[in-house]
Amino acid sequence: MGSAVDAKDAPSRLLKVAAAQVGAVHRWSDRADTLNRLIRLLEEAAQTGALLVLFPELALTTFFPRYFIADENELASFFEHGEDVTGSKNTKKLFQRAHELGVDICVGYAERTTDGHSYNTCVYYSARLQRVITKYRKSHLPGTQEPCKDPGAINQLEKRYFEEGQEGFRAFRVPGLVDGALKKSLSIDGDASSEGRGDPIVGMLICNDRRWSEAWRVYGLQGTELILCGYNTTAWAPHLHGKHNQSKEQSKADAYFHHKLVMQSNSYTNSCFSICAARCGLDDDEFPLIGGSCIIGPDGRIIAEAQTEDDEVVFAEIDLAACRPGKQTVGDPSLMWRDPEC
Ligand code: CDV
Repeated sequence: MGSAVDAKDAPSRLLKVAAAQVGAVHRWSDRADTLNRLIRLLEEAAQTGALLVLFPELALTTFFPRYFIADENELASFFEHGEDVTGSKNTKKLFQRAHELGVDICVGYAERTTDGHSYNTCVYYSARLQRVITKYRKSHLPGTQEPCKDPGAINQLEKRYFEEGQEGFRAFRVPGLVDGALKKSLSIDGDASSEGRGDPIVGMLICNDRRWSEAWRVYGLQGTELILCGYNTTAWAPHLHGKHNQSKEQSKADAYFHHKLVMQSNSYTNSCFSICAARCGLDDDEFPLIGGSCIIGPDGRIIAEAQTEDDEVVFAEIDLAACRPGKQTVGDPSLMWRDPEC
């Protein structure tokens, strides 16, 4: 299959985006206070002109899977319940503000369905459409089902509290972000001349998913131009990593290194932009999480990066046209283009 548009002639498709990095959230933090912090970050991002803001994995609470929580009521308090996450008292103000500001958001939370299933989930909310366009449930759950026998261990009990998402990696188009984007109704389907000229093609990952290349590749094969990935990455968990002799400094340096390694290399090999947003800092004044929120280009280079391990907005203007050479001329176009559903 040939392409009517040379990669070098692909029209600019500019988009202002931001990662909203969130610093320490404690087990005792008030949910309303945490939500207000997210809203402040959203407002700051909107002031820079961002039309899309990514929040971290489990952005609304502390990273509770580090604890063995026997009390069902306490455990339930970390979850959003039911189908409509935008209507919960713990979240409503954030989605309302996103609508008022005209800014799309992707935000992670713990989901408990009406029939009692639990997932580590994120949603993409379109401010223009005033609704969630799509939901993603984390596929690669790290850690263990049972807590470590060592009472001093830092646990990672995601396999205890969540089920694996079974929906796979479904790319989606986002309307209203890029001026002049061609629409499906303008015969984008099967028309090579429309490649790289439609609404942005987006995919979502959650934390540990970013370490597994098949997740990226499935998105890459759907023509994904922008990956969104929120995370909570511990800087120190010797039992999890099996590195009991490592210093805290070395452990943290490794965590940063591997985080950037996978984000940069997979952005490059799929010729897509990526945004990643950390929950970071010293949760409960005790448990360190790395920062490193950043925006990466399709050449694998970091465009913008957090400077702190606290609440911070990382902003960039990106041009989705920069994805075309890697997808079209370096990559194999017959494999690389699939037009996902809107
Ligand atoms: N929340 C996570 O998925 N954390 C993992 C850690 C446990 C390795 C991560 O990939 O950062």
